[in-house]
Amino acid sequence: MVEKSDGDRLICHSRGKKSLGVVGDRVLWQATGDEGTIEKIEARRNLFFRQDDMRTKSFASNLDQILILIAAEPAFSSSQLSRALIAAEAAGITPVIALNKSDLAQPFSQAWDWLEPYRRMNYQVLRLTLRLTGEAERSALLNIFDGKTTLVLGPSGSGKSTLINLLKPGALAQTGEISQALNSGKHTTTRTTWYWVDDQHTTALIDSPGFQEFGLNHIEPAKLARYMPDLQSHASDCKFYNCSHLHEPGCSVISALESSPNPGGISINRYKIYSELHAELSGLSRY
Ligand SMILES: Nc1nc2c(ncn2[C@@H]2O[C@H](COP(=O)(O)OP(=O)(O)O)[C@@H](O)[C@H]2O)c(=O)[nH]1
Ligand SMILES: [Mg+2]
Ligand SMILES: [Zn+2]
Repeated sequence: MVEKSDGDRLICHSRGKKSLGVVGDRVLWQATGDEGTIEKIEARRNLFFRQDDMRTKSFASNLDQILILIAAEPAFSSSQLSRALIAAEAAGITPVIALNKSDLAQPFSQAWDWLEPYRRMNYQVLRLTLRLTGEAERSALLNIFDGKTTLVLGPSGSGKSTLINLLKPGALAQTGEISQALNSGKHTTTRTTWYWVDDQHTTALIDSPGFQEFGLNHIEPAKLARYMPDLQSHASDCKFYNCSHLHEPGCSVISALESSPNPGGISINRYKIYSELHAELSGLSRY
């Protein structure tokens, strides 16, 4: 789907067999009857993608920020969260984390505590109650997105469609209830869609389908730590310049691990995510 400068959208086809376009691309196209043909995709400022095995799954391009929307329920995986953050860092795109459903007091406070290491590494972490958002909170939220293109990413059920409906009333993003009421049997977004939030078309949200896996096979294990700000802030003090932070003597990352004498250190959970991911990425054959 290509949007023209007058705001109308039309179906366009790629020249080749494979569709190479991604949501967010700027393209040159040519009309062919009611539809169109994509002639050229302009150079991208950035591209956010994951890589599972040999498959590259592109989410969107030319982004200003990525909102990682998680919720008190369903419980989120800190490994998935970290993977999305690493992919954002590797693509050079600013991530913002939001924890939704603060009305679910007990699971929310537990999840909020889980996010403590992420707040400590200076990620912006918002608390949201999207279902009960009043006008004041709504305009505070709008401020975060103002003038930007934001990809909304998160597991199924976290509130992505609710957010889009809130900021763009009448947008077609269907919430769980609506699709259940319609009994369509389709409870989740299955494609990536671009929504203009404002009439001037300066603020955009991109709704993406929830994901099960989030492969980072495009990242070299030796570069992994630089995409994890909590580890990276210690890595330059390691004795060896090519320290893997797994077993070397004089490793400042290992000495900075959280412990009773070092309560504000690198969280054990984050270090575990690092070492598991490092092993996973090291086990791949690279060509
Ligand atoms: N309790 C609670 N439920 C919410 C809140 N925001 C959204 N939900 C509900 O969570 C469910 C999933 O929301 P939806 O927007 O469809 O999630 P999506 O799969 O990420 O698009 C729906 O039943 C929403 O009504 C909230 O702040 N509190
Ligand atoms: Mg949805
Ligand atoms: Zn080290």
